[in-house]
Order: sequence, then structure tokens, then C-alpha cells
Amino acid sequence: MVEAMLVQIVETVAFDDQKPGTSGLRKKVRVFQQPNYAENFVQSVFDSLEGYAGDTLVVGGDGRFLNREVIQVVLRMAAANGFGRVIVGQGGILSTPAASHVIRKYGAFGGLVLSASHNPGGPDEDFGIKYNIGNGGPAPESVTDAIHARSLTITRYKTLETPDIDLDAIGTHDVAGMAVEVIDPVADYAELMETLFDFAAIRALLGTGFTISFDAMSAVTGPYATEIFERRLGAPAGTVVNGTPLPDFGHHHPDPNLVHAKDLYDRLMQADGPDFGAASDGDGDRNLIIGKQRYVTPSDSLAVLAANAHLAPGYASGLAGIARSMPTSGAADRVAAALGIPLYETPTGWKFFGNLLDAGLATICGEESAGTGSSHVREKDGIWAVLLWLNILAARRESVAAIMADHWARYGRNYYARHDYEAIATDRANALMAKLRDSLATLAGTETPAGAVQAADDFSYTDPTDGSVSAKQGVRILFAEGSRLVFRLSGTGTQGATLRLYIERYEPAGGDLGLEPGDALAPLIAAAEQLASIREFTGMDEPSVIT
Ligand code: VG1
Ligand code: CO
Repeated sequence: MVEAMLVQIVETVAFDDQKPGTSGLRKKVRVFQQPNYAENFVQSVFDSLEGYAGDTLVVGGDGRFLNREVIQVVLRMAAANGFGRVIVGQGGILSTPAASHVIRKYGAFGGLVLSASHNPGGPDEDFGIKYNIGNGGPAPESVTDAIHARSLTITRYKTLETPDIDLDAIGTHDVAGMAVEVIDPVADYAELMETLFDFAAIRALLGTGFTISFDAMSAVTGPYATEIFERRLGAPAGTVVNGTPLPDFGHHHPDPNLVHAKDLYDRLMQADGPDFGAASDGDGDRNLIIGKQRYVTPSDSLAVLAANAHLAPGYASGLAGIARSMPTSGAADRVAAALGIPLYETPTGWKFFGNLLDAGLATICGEESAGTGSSHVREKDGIWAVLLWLNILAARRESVAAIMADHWARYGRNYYARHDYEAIATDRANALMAKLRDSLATLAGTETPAGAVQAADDFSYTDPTDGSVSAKQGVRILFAEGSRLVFRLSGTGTQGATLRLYIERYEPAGGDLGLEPGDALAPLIAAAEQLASIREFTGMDEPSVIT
């Protein structure tokens, strides 16, 4: 028990901007550096929970600027608030999927994951805090709403005065009577991966001269990738590039897309480049997959992984169901139909998959934003996706390009792109969405360069396990044969607003499967401009990022 006389009650004033977004609270580092800012949020989390006295909390982050300082804050506050034990990754490091696994494996009450994920790091960039519940997954909206409500009325927080814990020393430490266990951040996770995949088969594939390259983007996956790909699977040294986590990610933007992972992309497009390339993001939950001269969209990757998962030992008995976020392409829907299993369509954000996974309704989940994962944890998992791809490649002994061609020939191809308009004025972004929403009732029948609009709505989700409803999750404009446009505003940015436009066109098997995506989608892109006046509202002629 914590020595009660050490606990300090600190008076504080509420901040009005601590509403968690798609994935936790994300703000500029300077915002988090305001006195009491992190403390208020952490206390609001604790105040929203019940029954954790004496229980275990997991804490870790992606190593970005402020990670170590906030971990020390959390350790003191956890002790003062009555947790019995905190498990923390060495050096303050835990990738998001590893944190999820550690929460589950050690039966923790919950965890705090310190990350702003794919957002840049450093003194002028972003930081974030996310609370995960005992199933290892992001807190559902009922909890994040309670945290936000508490943050608006908070008047005091509990902490205590103790020296900093040595986060680099593995072993058990003491914070005023509360145990702090500093663990190897990689070992438990690597062990889990060995139970899911045929490491011997992947090792054999690599032994044939099949070459891979993994770009850790100077973010958290470096130590995980080096241990798993180079040490356990025997890939040559140098397979992992940018493998040391840096507080500012080496000034890189740790978002594994075609803009920020262009080096990797360029190498994979060479005839003599690696056979397989992958990258992950700041906190290790995303994955970018590129075969030799064949980029794989995340939506296609989800579909291919689901169609071939039975080739990996952990999924040999098949899938219970597939879940995808609403803006993710319908490629996985066709696989689910062929397998005779249900397909669940959820709002954006991994927190909506947790209930489906807990209830055994879905086994594999994915998002168009380079997130894929399964029931092995309750977060998306970048290295897991890479290993499943490698396991499939080891079993099929075909190139990525051949696997994609075969997939499209069988299921048809969902041409897909996402256009992001970043850092636009919030009022302009809101005005664009409001105008679109106002037009929903009359959109059907409107002629566009992509044909007539068939239907339009604002996506609303009812969770099949607890009946909770999440409304206004994105405007969908549907055309014939599965083509569609989706408009929504990002919930992870820290500067102005980001408009995301998702564009999809389905081409059935036997049709034009080899088009350039830009050409295939051109009529839909023109339709989006016609229906939403993007140029006028954003003041931009082009998106900032196309993925
Ligand atoms: C984005 C992605 C979403 C993802 C979320 C968190 O959210 O679109 O699919 O779940 O980031 O991912 P938004 O609201 O900005 O569109 V991560 O890797 O940043 O935790
Ligand atoms: Co992430």
C-alpha cells in the first residue's frame, strides 16, 4: 500500500480542450507542457474508472519527445491514486500493439499509451495520451466521453513527491509502496508472434534469397523489427532501416504512406530492388505493404490477408468474421462473401472493433489508413500484418504482384484512393461538411461525371453487442456498382482541420483490372468536386496527400 501521508492533493483548473479524438488526446507538445495539462487528463482518466485499487496499470509509449517525462508523472499519479502495480516498458517504450498484449497477458486493469501515432514528434510537434481498457483495446466512447466530461470539471489531482524511477533498469522498483516493473518491451510480443506464424517457413523463404526491407521510420518498431526479422527470422543485418527510435523520429513524419515512406517505395519499384517492403508508423500499429513493383493498398491488403489467413498456423481453423471501417474499400466484403462469413462495417477508429473481437464475431479487422489486426490483441498491429504477409508468401511461393493479380482475377478490383486536405481552417471544413449534410436528402438522382448518385447518407453505427449508437460518422455518396465517395473530418490532427475524401470504384473480375488508379477514379474525383465544392471551401487546388 502507498504510504498515505505522502499523497499530495494539488489544486488545478480545468482545460476546455481535452476531448479525446479518434484515438486518444492529441495536442502539440507545447500544449502538453502547460502546467497541470497532462496531470489533469491523467486524473480525469483515473476519475472515470472504478475498482482499480491495488490493481495493475500498463504504461508505455512510442519514445517521442516528452515520453519519459509524462511516464514519471503517470507513475507518481498511479501510486497516489491507489494502483498496486505499474508495468512499464524499458526506456518507456511499448508499441501500441505490444501495450495491448501486455495488458492482456498480465491481466492488467488497463493501460496508458503515450503516443500521437503517425503525427510527427519533437518539441514543436505532437504528443498524445490514450487510455486502453482491460481487454487491451482503446476505451470505447462511453469511457472517452466520461473522461472528457471529467476533464471539464476537474479541480484537483493526486500525486506524490518521489525521485524519478530509472526506466532503463529492468526489474522491480518502488514508488512510495507501489511496485513498478520495468520489462523488456519486445520479449512478450515476439513470443506471441511465434505462436501465430510459421517462423520456420518464413526463415526458409528468406533462405532462398527472397529479400525484404522494413522501414521503422526512426519510430517505435525498430527494436521489435530488429529482434523479429533479423534475429529470429535470420534476415540479414540492414533489413531494418531507421531502426532506432528517436524523440523526433529523425525529423521524419512517421506515417507509412507513399509520401512519407517514399524512399522505401522508390527502392521497391526498382527491378533489382527487394522482393517485399514494409513500413510502420510512430507507435507501431500501422503497416505499409509494397511488393516488388507492386504497391498494395491497405484495403486490398486486408482482403488478401483475410483470403489467405488460413495459411498461417494461428488462423488455420478459419475466420469467424471480418470487420472494416466504413471508409475502407469493399474488397474485404467480397472475401467475406466467398468465405461465407459476416462482414462488419464500423466507424473509423480501432475502438469500434473491440466489442466484435471480444464477442468472437470478427477475427480480422482493418482500416484503409494502413491498419490491420486480429483477435490476438485489441489494437491494429503493423508487424503482425507484415508477418502474416510473409507467412502467406512463404506458403504460396509467389510474388506479391502475382498474388494481387490472382486476387483481382478472382474477386474483382476495388480501385481506391484517399485525398487529404490538411490544416485547413476549421470553420471552412465544418461549412463544407454542413453543406454536404444539408444536401443529403436531395442528392439522389443528381447527374455527375461518374453517373447519377444512387443514395447518400451520414453513416451511423449500432454496435451489435451492446446496442450503443455512434452517429455522424461520415457522409457517404453511393453510385452504381459499388462506386462511392466518403467525406469526413479527421479526429487525430492537432492543427486546424483535415478533410478526408475517400474514393472507390469497383471493377468486377473480367473487367479492366490493370488501370492506373488515378485514371480509374478520375470521374469520381470530378464528381466529388461538383458535389462538395472542395476547392472553394478549402482554398486548395489539390490535396496535400494522396494515399
Ligand atoms: C486516422 C485514421 C484512422 C485511424 C486513426 C488512428 O484517424 O483515419 O483509420 O484509426 O487515425 O490511427 P482520423 O480521425 O484522423 O481519420 V493511429 O495509427 O494515428 O493511432
Ligand atoms: Co499508429
